[in-house]
Amino acid sequence: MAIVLLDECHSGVNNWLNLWRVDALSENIAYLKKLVFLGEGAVGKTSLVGRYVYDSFEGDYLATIGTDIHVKMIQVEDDVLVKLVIWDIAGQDDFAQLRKAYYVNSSGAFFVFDTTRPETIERVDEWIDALYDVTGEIPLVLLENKVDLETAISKENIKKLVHKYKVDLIRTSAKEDTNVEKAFKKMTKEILRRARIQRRKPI
Ligand SMILES: Nc1nc2c(ncn2[C@@H]2O[C@H](COP(=O)(O)OP(=O)(O)O)[C@@H](O)[C@H]2O)c(=O)[nH]1
Ligand SMILES: [Mg+2]
Repeated sequence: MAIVLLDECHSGVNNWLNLWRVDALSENIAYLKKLVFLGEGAVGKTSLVGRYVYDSFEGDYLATIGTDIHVKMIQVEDDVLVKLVIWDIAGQDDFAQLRKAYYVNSSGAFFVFDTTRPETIERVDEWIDALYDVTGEIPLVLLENKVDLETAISKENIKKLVHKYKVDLIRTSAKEDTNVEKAFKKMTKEILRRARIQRRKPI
């Protein structure tokens, strides 16, 4: 018999589910965790999600309208299953208002930038401040995407970012499937680690 642990922050319907014992996942403990993707338009957010969830890559650029939500189960430890609910939101300014609502209840976030376009790290502070305003400090991983192409951002600038936010940086290519799975694994492990620390804190 397994127990499904749901974040207290998910909907009221889920709260009462907390009390239920669920047989479906024999022996495994499952968590439900929401992840959000941050970053400017066309950096590869939708492609990274597509690569991870569906193992596919679409060469054409189709701007995300509003938000798309995807679900994937991930097993990061022998007996721990995590259901990731991945929110992919439009990066364009028109959607800035919507974004704050989209951060609510997130357990972790990826900030994606495009290694061929230095301007995609210019507003990183704005993105991260807006996120932390809503969520507080949550696990954050920087994804330097499109590493199959030639980089136009100096190593120094990237180092500064990593240092400033004390986060991991993973160099990805959604196109060539480089480090995509690794990024999600790392994020999920960090979320679980922090969740366990939180649970041990005295009330
Ligand atoms: N070469 C290359 N192109 C990519 C990669 N990831 C995304 N793209 C392309 O970049 C464009 C924007 O990607 P998309 O995922 O829609 O970006 P989003 O706006 O951040 O969601 C599309 O034409 C993708 O095919 C990558 O890793 N390498
Ligand atoms: Mg998109």
